[in-house]
Amino acid sequence: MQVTSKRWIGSAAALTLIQIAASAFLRPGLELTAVSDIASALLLLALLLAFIANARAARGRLRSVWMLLALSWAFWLTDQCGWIVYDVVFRKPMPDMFPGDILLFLAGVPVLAALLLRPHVDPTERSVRFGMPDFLQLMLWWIYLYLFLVNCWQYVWRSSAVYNRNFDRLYVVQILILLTALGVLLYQSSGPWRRFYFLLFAALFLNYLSVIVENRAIEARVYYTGSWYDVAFAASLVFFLAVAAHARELIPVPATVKDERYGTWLFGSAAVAVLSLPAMLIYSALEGSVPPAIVRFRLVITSAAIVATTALVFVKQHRLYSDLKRVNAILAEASITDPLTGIRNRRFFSETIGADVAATLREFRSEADRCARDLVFYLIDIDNFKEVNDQYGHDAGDRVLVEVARRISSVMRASDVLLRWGGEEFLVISRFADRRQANALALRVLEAVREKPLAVDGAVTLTRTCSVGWAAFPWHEGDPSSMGHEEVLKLADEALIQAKTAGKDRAVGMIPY
Ligand code: GH3
Ligand code: MG
Ligand code: MG
Repeated sequence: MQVTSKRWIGSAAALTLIQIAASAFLRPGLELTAVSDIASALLLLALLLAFIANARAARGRLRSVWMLLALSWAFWLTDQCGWIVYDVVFRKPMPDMFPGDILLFLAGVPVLAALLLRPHVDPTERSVRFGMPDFLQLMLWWIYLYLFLVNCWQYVWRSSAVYNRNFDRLYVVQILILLTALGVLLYQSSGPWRRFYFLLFAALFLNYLSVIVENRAIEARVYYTGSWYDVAFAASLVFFLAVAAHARELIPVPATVKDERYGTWLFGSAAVAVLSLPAMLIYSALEGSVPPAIVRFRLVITSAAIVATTALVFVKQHRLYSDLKRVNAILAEASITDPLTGIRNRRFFSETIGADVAATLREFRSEADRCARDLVFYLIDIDNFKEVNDQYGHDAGDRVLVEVARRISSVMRASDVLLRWGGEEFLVISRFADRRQANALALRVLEAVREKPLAVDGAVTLTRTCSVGWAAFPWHEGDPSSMGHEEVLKLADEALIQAKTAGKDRAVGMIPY
């Protein structure tokens, strides 16, 4: 434990001791009330500062978790200040349906949000982006429930009986949800995270226990500010401080669970929350036993909640759509690319050759520039490539393939396309070419592959040659449609075989006589 943490806990314990001493030695009255209220407020302030300090030291989602928990203490502290104002400044009993009650409810909301963030899980960037609207929907819905069930009886149609009943019920439900959520996190995590969740569970449990006991005491009219019930509450706050100090060790611990499907369960719960709203709308309209003012209020806030959650659905839809577009573009590019060499593959050929052939035939029909209108196919095969694999291994062979592809593309024009035709065989499609000069590119390719040694492994190099067979489409310049591009490709393949049988490291071209 760090020195600063010790100091925090030390001062918190001192405040608690003051409170104990006050409870033991002072009679109920203004003095005791003031000491107890102010000691509680200072404790809450210490908690707020300790949690902010943790947030400042943490990164990423863990930082958000600490900030949310700190926000919860800010609500508690504000509520406590309200008590001080009534108890010490006004010296009046707390009014029924105290406006500050909402702060006690709101104090639970950031805790719920912090648990939904599940800091022990390492989600993907995408699941966070898609999870955020769901997360906001759930939070909105929870606050909406408070307005629907509790708040309206406080401001729209005052009924202290219904207000207190609904407040207590929702408060207990919130506690149960928080404890259940912590239980689930405890179950799913391990190591320091599990210890953290366990301590948080214990602290929350003790805290709520002290609140419930205090409420019972208030109902039984045995409570007064500064009584032993307040000491129990203060003790639970010291426990929280100890958790904050202990959890500092978590800050350098990375999330332990990888979760690709981070958003799935969040999405499910948010969907249920959104779907509940139309049901709430119908319920509000048909519920006959509540005053019309409450009915109107409920209809308005439910409609507003529908608008707000639907807006979040749109946000999510938009995010999903743009992500789909982005992923589709990546997949489309991948489907026409050879993963090893990064050049185009055979699928690209079958997708584009139709357009190339049509453009070439159009050129021939238009009788425009007679020189540069051919489509020339060059099939390039590395000579004795098997030896590379046999002598240096498959990885070395792969590196040679990548380098040969790079060298071929370095001698092509921008309008030519290089594709991996098969194993160690490449195809160059040269557009707007002139068959009378076609052999020049073939010679450039031979030269580029042969000229310098190829790096194989570290300092090891080897030299390799290749053979080229080429043919131009259309086969008959006078009758362009007489032969399809498939046959011309076959002729290029035959030319390649001729180049191999004639001794390799040479180019053979096919043109009709
Ligand atoms: P030739 O001069 O007659 O073309 O002889 P060759 O050894 O190059 O010819 P062959 O076509 O018989 O062998 C090609 C070899 O290329 C066989 C195969 O193991 C290898 N090969 C095919 N694809 C790959 C690949 O992606 N990586 C590696 N490393 N080798 C490959
Ligand atoms: Mg070969
Ligand atoms: Mg081959």
